[in-house]
Amino acid sequence: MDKEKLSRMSADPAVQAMIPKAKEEGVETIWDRLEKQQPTCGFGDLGVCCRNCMQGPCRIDPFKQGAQRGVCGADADTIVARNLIRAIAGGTAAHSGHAKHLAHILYKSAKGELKDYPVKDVDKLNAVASRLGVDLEGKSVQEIALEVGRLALEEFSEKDGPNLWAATNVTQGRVDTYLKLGVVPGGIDSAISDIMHRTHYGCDADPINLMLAGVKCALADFAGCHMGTDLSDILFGTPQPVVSEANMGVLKEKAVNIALHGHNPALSDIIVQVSREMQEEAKAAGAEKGINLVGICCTGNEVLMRHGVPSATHSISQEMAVLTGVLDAIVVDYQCILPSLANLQECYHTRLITTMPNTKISGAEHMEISEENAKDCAKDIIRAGIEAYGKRNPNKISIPEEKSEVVAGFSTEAIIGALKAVDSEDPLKPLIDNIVNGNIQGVCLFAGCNNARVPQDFNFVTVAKELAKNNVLILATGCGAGSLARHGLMTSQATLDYAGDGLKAVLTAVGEAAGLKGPLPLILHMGSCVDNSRAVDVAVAVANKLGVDLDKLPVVASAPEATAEKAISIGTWSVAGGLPTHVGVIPPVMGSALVVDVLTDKIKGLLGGYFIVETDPYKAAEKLLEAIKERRKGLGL
Ligand code: BF8
Ligand code: SF4
Repeated sequence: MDKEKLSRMSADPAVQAMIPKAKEEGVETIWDRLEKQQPTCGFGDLGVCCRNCMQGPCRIDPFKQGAQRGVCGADADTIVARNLIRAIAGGTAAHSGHAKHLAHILYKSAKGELKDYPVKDVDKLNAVASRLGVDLEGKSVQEIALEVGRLALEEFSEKDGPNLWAATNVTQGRVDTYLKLGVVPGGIDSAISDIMHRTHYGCDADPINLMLAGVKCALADFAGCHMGTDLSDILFGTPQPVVSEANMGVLKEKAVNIALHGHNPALSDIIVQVSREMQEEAKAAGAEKGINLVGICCTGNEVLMRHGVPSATHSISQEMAVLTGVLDAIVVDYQCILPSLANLQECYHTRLITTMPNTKISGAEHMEISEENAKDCAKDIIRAGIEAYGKRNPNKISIPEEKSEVVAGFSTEAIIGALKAVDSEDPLKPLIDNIVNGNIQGVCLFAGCNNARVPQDFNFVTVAKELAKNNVLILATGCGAGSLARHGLMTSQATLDYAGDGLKAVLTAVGEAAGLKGPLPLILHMGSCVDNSRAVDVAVAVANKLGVDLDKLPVVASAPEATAEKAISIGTWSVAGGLPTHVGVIPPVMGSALVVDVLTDKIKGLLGGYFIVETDPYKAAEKLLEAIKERRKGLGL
């Protein structure tokens, strides 16, 4: 296969090495299926197709020659806005479903029903409880956990006041703005069902009103993400810096390789715990290196952040990990799992194991986790991987060599901890001083997925390098973090190679003070997609210290290869948080000039943040730098 074609699919050399193998072995990949989908439907691309009732589907002619209204009379603006906010509701349901799952676990564990889920981080539990207004005086860990679990569960259904997780994790200025616009969410599930209601046949036909409901639901998504992070930290520990590796070179020929894929640490963390006791079992089955757990997607990020489990790959290249011929099992929970993984089992020995009642895949084997016996379930799952080890086809084995070192584990607490090494009394001071003196021009949070329509990783790496050169401090989460890790940008060496002088000086000073014997990595890995909430915590702390609102800070966000509905929800709450937010793929909204105008311009007057849609990564970097400059000017810097 010619090199140029390969580089249009992925910029990751390990993936480039696997694609021709797929061709040779007659295996269909995500890129083959993308090709078969061409040309995509123009109506769908523009967001002007409505299927919300059985008189449709209705389509609006973007060239204004044909129909301008659906059968019911809905116009392009209404249809585009309705489709957009249904995507936000989808993303919110996924993120908050993950949080709700953890809330149940914490609650049941505090009641003494789940022996395998003790509270691991009492400090975090106390911090979260205090933030929620729980009186800690004289209460045991179990009592506090019970109260936090109960409060978390109460945040889902209809409630009178504002959602606690949304309202207590932003600045007062944000809360005031949200109150003025009527977008403070109450119950998370209520915000989702309100969207399903108002987008039903014959309801809301005011595009602005629809979009405001979208903002409200996105803020419910923020609440769900933040709750997901908080409860994971309480149950499994708050991440601290950890050194590991990323890319398919982490797979080992002489080990039982088991990939943990999906999003929720509820199962994967337990698998990590019990795998330590099962090394001998794997060796007895002939795997002289024992069990080698690796991560894929955000579950991978969760176990990387807390245990240093290496990441094999992310997002659109998940099939490639199977093509190595040495992946013995893929254990999935939910979200972002390609159903095509099941088809690969026809050609490879890899067992695809689903574990959650809401995510079964035809062709996969289902081993549902019972939280009452989580460790036993985890052992059975690992045993399935050990069994598969003996069934490898030696002719199909080919592991790409590529792997990069990655320093991960930068929770808010870890970042503050590192800054404390510079100023123990006032840890935010060194960060703020360096923003003021211009060593750090601004901060960018990279988030979101890879997208098969974009050469994998190219946008992430290009925008990140451009920003780093211009002294922008970079944080990353989700598959974006995975992408930047696989390309070696989460190392001290990357700081030396790519950071502008000011940024290099700061990362070096903090890294050395924190005892790292070198600079902090060029890009700080903050975790999975729900952990975008960690980045908000840092920004809120800085804003509060400066006495300004979030929409005044030189902080921007970028999802240069966004795919999932979850990315749309996060992008929307990032904008609602006041951040200029770049998207590197064209979202399906272009069929409404009004919706586009609101998202990229008018919304700025309401919330301070706005979307920057730019598919060229070099231009995107320029636009993000421009936005940072504008913010600095606003602060008189
Ligand atoms: O929640 S970045 S492809 S794995 S949606 Fe999915 Fe996108 Fe990856 Fe993480 Ni986030
Ligand atoms: Fe068509 Fe209206 Fe039905 Fe949508 S809701 S499919 S626009 S008739």
